[in-house]
Amino acid sequence: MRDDPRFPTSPAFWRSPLRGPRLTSVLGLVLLGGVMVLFVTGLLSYAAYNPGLSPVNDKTPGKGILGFYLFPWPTSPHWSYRVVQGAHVTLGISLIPVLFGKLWSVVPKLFVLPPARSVVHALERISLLLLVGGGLFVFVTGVFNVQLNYVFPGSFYPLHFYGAWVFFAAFLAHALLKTPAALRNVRRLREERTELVAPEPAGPTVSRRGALWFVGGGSLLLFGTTVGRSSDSLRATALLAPHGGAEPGPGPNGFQINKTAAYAGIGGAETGEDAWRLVVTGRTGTVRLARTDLLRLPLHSSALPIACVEGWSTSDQWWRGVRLRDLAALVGHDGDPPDVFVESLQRHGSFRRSALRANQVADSRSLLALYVNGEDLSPDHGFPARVIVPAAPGVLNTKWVARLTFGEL
Ligand SMILES: Nc1nc2c(c(=O)[nH]1)N[C@H]1C(S)=C(S)[C@@H](COP(=O)(O)O)O[C@H]1N2
Ligand SMILES: [Mo]
Repeated sequence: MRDDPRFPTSPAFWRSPLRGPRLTSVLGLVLLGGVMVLFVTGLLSYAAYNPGLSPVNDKTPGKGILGFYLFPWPTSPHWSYRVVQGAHVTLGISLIPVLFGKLWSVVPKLFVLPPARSVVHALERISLLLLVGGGLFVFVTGVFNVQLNYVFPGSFYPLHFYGAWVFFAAFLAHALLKTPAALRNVRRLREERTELVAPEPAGPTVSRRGALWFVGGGSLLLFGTTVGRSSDSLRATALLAPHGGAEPGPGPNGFQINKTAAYAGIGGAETGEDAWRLVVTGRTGTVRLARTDLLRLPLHSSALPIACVEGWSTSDQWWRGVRLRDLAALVGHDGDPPDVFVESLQRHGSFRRSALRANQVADSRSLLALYVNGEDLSPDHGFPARVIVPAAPGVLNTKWVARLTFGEL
C-alpha cells in the first residue's frame, strides 16, 4: 500500500504542488499567534464567571488544578468582558479557514506508514493526533455553542474547557518543536524538499500565493460577518449570528435578548405589582420590598453593556435602579458589603441563579436595575428587576430577580 498511488498511504497519492514547508509554515505561524490569543481569552472568560465563589457559577466543577490561575474578576474597565469574549469568538471563527488550510497542507503526514518508526516517532504521532483531534474538537464545540446548537452530550462548558487544555498542551509541544523551522521556511527563498512536497506533483491550478489569498479571504469574510455580533451599529452585518443579525425591535428595550420571559416560564402573574416582592436577606434579617418600595430608595444610573459568552454584546445601555451596596446596607452590611447570592423567579435552567463577589457588590455602578434607557424593563429584559454589574459576563446579570442573600456564600 505504501507504494500504490491509489491509496493515501502512498506519498504519490498526494499530488498538489502547493503543499510544502512554506505554505505549512505560514499558516502555522498565523495559528501560533491566533491560538495563543484564543487560549488566554478563553481562560480569562472562565475566570470572569468567578467560579471559585459558588458552585452555581462554576460550569466546570471538576477542573482541579486546571483552575490554578483563577483570580477575583475586577469590575474595571467596565467593557473588559465584552472585549475578552468578543475577541475570543470573533478570532476563533475567523481562524477556521486557517485551521482547515493548515490541516489540508499536512494531511499526507497523517497517513504515513509505518505508523511508528521509533518510540520518538510514535510519541510525535500521538501528539499530532491530540493536536488535530483537540483542535477540531474545540473549534467545533465553540462554533456550535455560539450558533446555539446544543447538540453535544452534557454541557458545553466542560467539553470546551477540557478540550482546550488537551489541545493547548499538544499545541505548545508542537509549537516548541516546529516554530524555529517554520521561521526558517518563511525566510528561505527556495523551498526545501521535505516529505510535505509531492514527489509526483500534478500541474498547478492555483499559485501558492493564490491559495493563501483564498484562505485569507475566507478568514476576512468570516470576520466581516462575525464582528458585528459585538456592536449595535454593525449588528446587521453579523449574517451568521443566530438571532438573524438584527436588533429584536425598536425602542429603549430593543436590544439583544438571550432568553425571553416566555422561554424562562415567567408570566405576568408573578411579576405584577401585587404579586412580586424582592426578598433581601443579610446580617440583620430579611426585608421584603415591592417595586414601589424600591422606587422610593435612592436611584442611580450606570451605562453598562450586556456581553454574553456566546460572543455577542451590546453597546452601553442606560440602566437605572438601586445600588446593590445600598440593598446590602438595608440588611445590616454598611460600608463594606459582602458577596451576594442572587435567585430569580425562574424555576428551571442553569442561569437562574448566580453569585457576585464583594468587589462587584461594592462597585457603585452595580445595580438592581428597574429601568433601561429611560423606560421600565421589558418582560424579556428582566422586569420587574434585574442585576447589572460592570465587566461581568451576561450570565451574572440575572433577570427577574426574586431574592438577594448577602454574606452567606
Ligand atoms: N433568570 C435568568 N437571568 C438571565 C438569564 C437566564 O437564562 N435566566 N440569561 C443570562 C444570560 S446568559 C445573558 S447573556 C443575559 C442577557 O440579558 P438580555 O437578555 O437582557 O440581553 O441575561 C442573563 N440573565
Ligand atoms: Mo449569556
